[in-house]
Amino acid sequence: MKPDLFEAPDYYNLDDLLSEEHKLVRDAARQWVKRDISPIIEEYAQKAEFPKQIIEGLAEIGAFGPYIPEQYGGAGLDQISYGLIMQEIERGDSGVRSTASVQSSLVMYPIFAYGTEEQRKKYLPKLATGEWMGCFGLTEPNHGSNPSGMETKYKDMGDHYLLNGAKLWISNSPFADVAVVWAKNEEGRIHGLIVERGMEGFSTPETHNKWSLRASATGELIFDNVKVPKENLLPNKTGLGAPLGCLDSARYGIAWGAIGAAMDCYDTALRYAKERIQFGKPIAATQLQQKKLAEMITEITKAQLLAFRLGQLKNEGRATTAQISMAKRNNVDMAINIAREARQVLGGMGITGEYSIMRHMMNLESVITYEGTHDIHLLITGADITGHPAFK
Ligand code: TGC
Ligand code: FAD
Repeated sequence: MKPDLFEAPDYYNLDDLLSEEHKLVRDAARQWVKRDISPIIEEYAQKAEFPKQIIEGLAEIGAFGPYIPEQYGGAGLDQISYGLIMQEIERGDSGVRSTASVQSSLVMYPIFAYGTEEQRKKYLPKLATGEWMGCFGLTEPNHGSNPSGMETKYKDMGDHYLLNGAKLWISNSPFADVAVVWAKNEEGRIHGLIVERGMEGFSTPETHNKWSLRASATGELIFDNVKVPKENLLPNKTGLGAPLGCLDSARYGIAWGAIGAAMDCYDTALRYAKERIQFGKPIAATQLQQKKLAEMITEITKAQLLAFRLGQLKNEGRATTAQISMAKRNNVDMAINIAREARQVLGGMGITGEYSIMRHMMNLESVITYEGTHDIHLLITGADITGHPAFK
C-alpha cells in the first residue's frame, strides 16, 4: 500500500468550533492511525484477519469508552471527542471503528447505563484497557431489522438462568471475552445478560467469506442450555428500548466515522487527480473530474456540519433517535457515494489494494446495513415526521 499522505479536509474551518481538548484527542487518534493502522490494514483485510495487536493502541487513544466516566476506566470525554475519535479510526478502516464502536457503545454503555455498581466495577475497567473484549448480540437468523421478534430466551431456574438461542452477524464474537446478549424471559420481556466465554454450552463460530469488513471478525453466538449466573442480568432497563438505547450511541459514532472514510477517499482522489497526466494535463484540470471532487468536498462539509450539531445536541442530552438516524443514514450514504466516485477518479488503479478506496467502498456496504439499514433509518425519519410508523 502507498504511504499514508492523508491531509484532512476542513473546507468550512470547522476546527474553529473545536476546543483544544477536541483537537488534542482528534490529533492523537489521527497520528495513531497513520502510524499503526495505515501500514498494516490492507494486508489484514486481504487475509481476512482482525489485527489483534491494535487493541492496546485503541485503548490508549481512548477509543474504548470515550464518554464513560474515568472512575470506571473510561476517558470521560464529551460526545464530540467521541465522534472525532470514531472519524479518525474509520479514516483508517471501518472494521477497526466497528471494534471500537461495539466495545464502547454496545458493551460498555449498557453495562454502565443498565448494570449494577458491581457489574460496572467488574467489567468496565478491563473493557476500557482492552484486557477484555466484548460483543453485542441482538440480531438473529430470523430477526434482523425486526429485533422485537427475537427467539433467544432464558428461563429462571431458581439459582441461575438457562439461556437458549442463537445470534448471527456479531462483530468481535470470535474473540470476545464477554457478550451482552438480548433475550426474552418467560413473559416475553427483553432483558440484557452478560455471557462470558467459557460458560458451558456457549460457542462463537466465525463467519467466513465476507467481501466487506474483512479486517473485523464477525461470527455467531450459540447458546445451548447456557447457565448464566443471576448476577449477570442487567437489571436497570428492560424491553426493546434497552438495546435500542445502545444503538443510539453506536449510530451516532457511525455518523462521524463515515465522514472519516469519505475524507480518506476524497483526499486520495484529489492527490491522484493532481498527479495523473492524461492528454498532456493533470486529470484534475478537466471539468468532469472537478465536478466529482467539488461535489465530494461539498457533501463532506455538509456531513461534518450535521455531525457537529448532533454532537452539541448529544452533549446537552437533547439528540433524538430520529435525529441520530438521519445523520447515520445521510453520512454513510454520502461516504459510499464518494467512495464510488473516488474509485473512478483513480481509473484502474482504484481497484487495487495500493489505495484504500476499494476497501472503504466494500466496508461501507456493511456500514450502510448494520446498526439499522438505510431503509430502516428512512422509515424512522418517516415515522417521526408523520406520526405513522410504517415498519409493519
Ligand atoms: P418500537 O415500537 O418503535 O419501540 C419499542 C420500544 O422501544 C422504545 N424505543 C427506544 N427506547 C430507547 N431508545 C431508543 N432509540 C428507542 N427507540 C424505541 C419505544 O418507545 C418502545 O418502548 P415501549 O416501552 O413502548 O416498549 O419498536 P419496533 O419493534 O416497531 O421497531 C422499531 C425499529 C424498526 C426502528 C427498530 O426495531 C430498529 O431500529 N431496527 C433496526 C435493528 C438494528 O438496528 N439492529 C442493529 C443490530 S446491532 C449492530 O448492527 C451492530 S454493528 C456494530 C458494528 O460493527 O459497528
Ligand atoms: P433484513 O432485516 O432481513 O433486511 C433485508 C432487507 O429488507 C434490507 O434491505 C432492509 O432494509 C429491508 N427491510 C426490512 N424491513 C423492512 C421494512 N419494514 N420496510 C422496507 N424494507 C425493509 N448485529 C448485532 O446484533 N451485533 C453486531 O455486532 C452486528 N454486527 C454486524 C456486522 C456485519 C458485518 C453485518 C453485515 C451485520 C452486523 N449485525 C450485527 C447485523 C445487522 O444489524 C443486520 O444485518 C441489520 O440490522 C439488518 O438485518 P438483516 O441483515 O437480517 O436484514
